[in-house]
Amino acid sequence: MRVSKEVAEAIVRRKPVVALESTIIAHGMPYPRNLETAKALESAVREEGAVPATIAVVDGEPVVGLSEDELLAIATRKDVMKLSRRDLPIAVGLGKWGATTVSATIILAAKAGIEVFATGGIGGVHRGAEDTFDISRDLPELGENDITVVSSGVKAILDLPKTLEVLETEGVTVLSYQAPHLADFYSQDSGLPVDYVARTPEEIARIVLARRGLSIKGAILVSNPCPPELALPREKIDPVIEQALEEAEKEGIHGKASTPYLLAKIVELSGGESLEANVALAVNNARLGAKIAVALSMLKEEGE
Ligand code: PSU
Ligand code: MN
Repeated sequence: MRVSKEVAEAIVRRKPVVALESTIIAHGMPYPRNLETAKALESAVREEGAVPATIAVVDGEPVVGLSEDELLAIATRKDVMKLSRRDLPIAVGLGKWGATTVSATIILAAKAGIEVFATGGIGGVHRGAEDTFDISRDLPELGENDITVVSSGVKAILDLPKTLEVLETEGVTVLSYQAPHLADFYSQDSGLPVDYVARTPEEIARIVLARRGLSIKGAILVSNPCPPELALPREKIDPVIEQALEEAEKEGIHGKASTPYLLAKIVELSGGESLEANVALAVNNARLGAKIAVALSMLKEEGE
């Protein structure tokens, strides 16, 4: 695994670092908006005083902290695999390019010693999972690794109540940031309960340190709603999601192709509005991730 010089130095000096995933870039958004978003995510992390570490597999090498050229390649190459835990050995063993999902990003970020990771929306239990068994590897990965993941709740294409049940089984602490309920990705409020509504990044950092102090393995998931200016009301986006799900069914899309297909279909059917919401929420999450990383660094310094 290659860790960029800037990221490695920050980790050694215990400076705040925020991991960013690459599937959202390679398979979650169209070019050129994906590349612009990748850069905007990194800038947002820097503006809040942390170092960004975008993660991917480059020519078979897991990289933590992509260079600008590598970011461009991930955003434009047609041969970039979508890597979940199970796919990582294939990409590394055979020298391929791969974008890491939440699950693979968690694995590599945790190995590098990064404590905070920001994404758009995590994967979860798909609608109809009682028949398809389609449950994202993101959920057990959250159960197994000590990391704090900031996301706009759970992607709205999923079954949110079932996803919350699996998160509970996995022992993941689910917090929301300054919002009463779990976020539902493009819109702001799923109406579903979280374990605690956090008022400040420092509160979140205290909970992270307490969990570690108790030696409870597994993640803390921080739900951060889409910024109100670009959030799409449920009445507007729900029918679009329904239609996208119907078209996926008709086309026989399933397995790992499902999420990228649905996100792209929703962009098309919403006339691009869902893409703007997705960009805005991801950047907002990167910003909050950095604030939490900064708060964690400060608390740890105080504790020394
Ligand atoms: N958030 C986004 N867009 C995305 C994803 C998250 O705003 O494309 C990606 C993440 O990489 C997540 C993946 O892990 O979607 C889920 O894929 P699946 O449902 O196949 O596990
Ligand atoms: Mn799946």
